[in-house]
Amino acid sequence: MSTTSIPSLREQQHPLIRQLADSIEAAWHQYLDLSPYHLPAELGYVEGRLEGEKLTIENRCYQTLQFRKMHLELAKVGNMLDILHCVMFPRPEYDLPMFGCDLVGGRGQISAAIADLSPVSSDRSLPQSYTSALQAMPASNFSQPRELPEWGDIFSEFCIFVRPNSPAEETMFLKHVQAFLEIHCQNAIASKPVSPEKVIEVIAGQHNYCLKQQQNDKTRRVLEKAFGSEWTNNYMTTILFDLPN
Ligand code: BLA
Repeated sequence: MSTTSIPSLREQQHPLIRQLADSIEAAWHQYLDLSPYHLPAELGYVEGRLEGEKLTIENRCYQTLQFRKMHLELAKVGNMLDILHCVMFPRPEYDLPMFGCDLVGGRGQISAAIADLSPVSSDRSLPQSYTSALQAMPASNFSQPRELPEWGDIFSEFCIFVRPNSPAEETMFLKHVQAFLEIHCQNAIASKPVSPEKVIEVIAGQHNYCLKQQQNDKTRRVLEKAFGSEWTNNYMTTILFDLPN
């Protein structure tokens, strides 16, 4: 497996972001047979300026038999903002949910920690094997749950969206995401291609997921301030949430 860049940003990130990035990559390497996924060269590592601070973006991308794109992004705005963004896009030939995770923090505190396995079927249900595995997980109780924005109807009943307010809650979030990844990777490698009719339904579900995520004004605003609206629109629709064909 080729590693094109030294993970230089990772060492400078909030510890939870660093740990989560390491554990996402560890799960990918442990369960999946990874091939490189080549982003346009100019978008693998990006630097801009936001309110006088340097905005740095570092991307890692892989693909596998079941996933057309597995994207892990770390971003940092000076000492103000640390971000982890991760999405696993299944190939539409497999009826698999979207794994998504976003961590946003600054000045030592994570303000938003969200992770989900989001359904793509037209009735918005997860495959039965996922539902039973997720229901069997021990409950995680966080003291500061957060409310989803309007476009957040894409997320499942198992979505966690919190502001972790202690090291214990940070660890609980980390463990919860590790369990999501384990369930997801194990189900993915056991899954079989579906019928052409189902493929069409999965594509529609993935489209809806990406279009809703593109409505996240908080992400858009950070990127726009540093890179302008044209660059941001291109980045959000081709790198962060590109539609499947
Ligand atoms: C929230 N995302 C945010 C916030 C910022 C970003 C600044 C607000 C934090 C807060 O309210 O405390 C910024 N996120 C970014 C940037 C990138 C990024 C610049 O990923 C660049 C790569 N977002 C995702 C994914 C999910 C997601 C995969 O990228 C979920 C699976 C969710 N982020 C998400 C949600 C919010 C958020 C639901 C809260 C939005 C709101 O409250 O309106």
